[in-house]
Amino acid sequence: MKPFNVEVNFQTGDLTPGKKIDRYLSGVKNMFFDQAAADAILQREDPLIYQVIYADVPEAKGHLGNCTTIIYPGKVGREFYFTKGHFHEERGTAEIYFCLQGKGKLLLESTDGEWAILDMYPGTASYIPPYWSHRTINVGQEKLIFYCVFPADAGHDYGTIEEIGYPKLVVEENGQIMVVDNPKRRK
Ligand code: PAN
Ligand code: ZN
Repeated sequence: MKPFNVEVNFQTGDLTPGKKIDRYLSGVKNMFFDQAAADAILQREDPLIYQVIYADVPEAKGHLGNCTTIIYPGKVGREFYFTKGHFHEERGTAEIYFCLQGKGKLLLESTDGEWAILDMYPGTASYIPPYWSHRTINVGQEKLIFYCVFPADAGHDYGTIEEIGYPKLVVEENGQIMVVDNPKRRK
């Protein structure tokens, strides 16, 4: 394999050349707390919640997967748009998120059940240690754009988060960004 560049556009989040995945509400609906609010939106439209654009790297040991993520601004009920969130299949692998644009929160939970939340704004490089699941939330009015680097063979386990959820929700209350308990948390 030969060295190569990709070009990252800090304003749009485009990564070229890259492979784009679109996540629409219909595909991530079950992750949101307020299912009635999600259904009401889906009656009218199926909004794009986020996109991931991957550099073409083999999913093999020794390589570094990298991509941009663009989360659109918006809410389902009181809950801000977010990424599905996952553990790495290979639990002992870390990741770095470098924020390029917008205002976000990074919600994490470890396999020990400890949780944490970090602010994301242009210039933050968030370190996600091994054994911590991670979800990103756009709490701003603009797109939230960040660049991710991870061991290319880490893998994604979405099922655990789909099943138990996160202990916290990030919602808007009286115009304020609030981190509140998730009443639907299962564990
Ligand atoms: C990121 C995420 C990306 C989208 O590249 O995959 O932000 O989030 P979900 O994968 O939870 O939909 C990453 O953490 N890779 O490991
Ligand atoms: Zn990850």
